[in-house]
Amino acid sequence: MGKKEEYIYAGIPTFMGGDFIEESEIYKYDIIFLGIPCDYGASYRLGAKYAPRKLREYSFWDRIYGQTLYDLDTKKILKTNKFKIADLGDVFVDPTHPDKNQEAIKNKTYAIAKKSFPLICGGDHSVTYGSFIGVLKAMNEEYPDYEIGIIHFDAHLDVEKDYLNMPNVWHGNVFRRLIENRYLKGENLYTIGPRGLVEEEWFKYIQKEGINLYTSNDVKLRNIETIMNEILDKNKNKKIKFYITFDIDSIDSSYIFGTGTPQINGLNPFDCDKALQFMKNFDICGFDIVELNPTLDNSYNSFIIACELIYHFLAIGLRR
Ligand SMILES: [Mn+2]
Repeated sequence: MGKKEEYIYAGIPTFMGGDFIEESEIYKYDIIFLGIPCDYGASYRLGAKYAPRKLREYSFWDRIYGQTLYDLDTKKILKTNKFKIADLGDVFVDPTHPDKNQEAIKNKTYAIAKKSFPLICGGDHSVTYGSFIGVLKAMNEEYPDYEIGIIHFDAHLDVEKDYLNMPNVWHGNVFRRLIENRYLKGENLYTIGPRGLVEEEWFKYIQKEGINLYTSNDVKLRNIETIMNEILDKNKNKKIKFYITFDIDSIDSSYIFGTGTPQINGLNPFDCDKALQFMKNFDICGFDIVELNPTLDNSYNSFIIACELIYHFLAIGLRR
């Protein structure tokens, strides 16, 4: 944004080098980055609260700015989006008051979605609860005749119940809570990437609510583009916008070390890259990436993968 060229490692790391702004300036930008540094909603290995700062650091690799690029696969010249990107900083998260934080998250994402596009970095997956509700509220006001669904990438279903002393919304129950509290219909939730063995009760919940499930093996056997086209087809007669929530543990544990609850046999970056580029065919109203944990990946390779996926989503997958 008219700033001087610097080496990747130099300068103050706002997201993709965008302007650091106050809430009153949101309307001037196409994409607003927001960090939500929390990890009290994670049940196992903590550290996701350090992710927003680390993602900013690694986001310097890529620029959008409407560049003309040559696509080596299609042999075509590609024009990327000319988005003006800003960084709104982080939600003030009080680690001892999860419910209060959900309110703060909701208010921030509402303010962003009213005038721009929210690009959110958690935090553990509990942040998606407040974040989605904020975006939903803004969309209900701006586009009252639209439904708002979620395209959800994850190793896990995230439809569990309460768990020990975890907060009311924790990273294992976020979609059950959204459905229970009537912010989301199961039929508008598309979950891509779960795998392995799960409790029967969770699977019954998925079936009862009509949640659309595409397992990691479905993606491998059927091809990600087939699946994305199927989702598109299911919604062709609907006025619907989608919020994307990307749990980094959807990707296989051999690629992503930097996450609290990794699982084998996951999606590969190729699948995710294709899926996020395919989003140009949908009406997308928000995006979050969650569960990155820099304390578990000293190479920060997980962040390089995450940033490249976000870059391709912004450059190719997001049409506004
Ligand atoms: Mn999750």
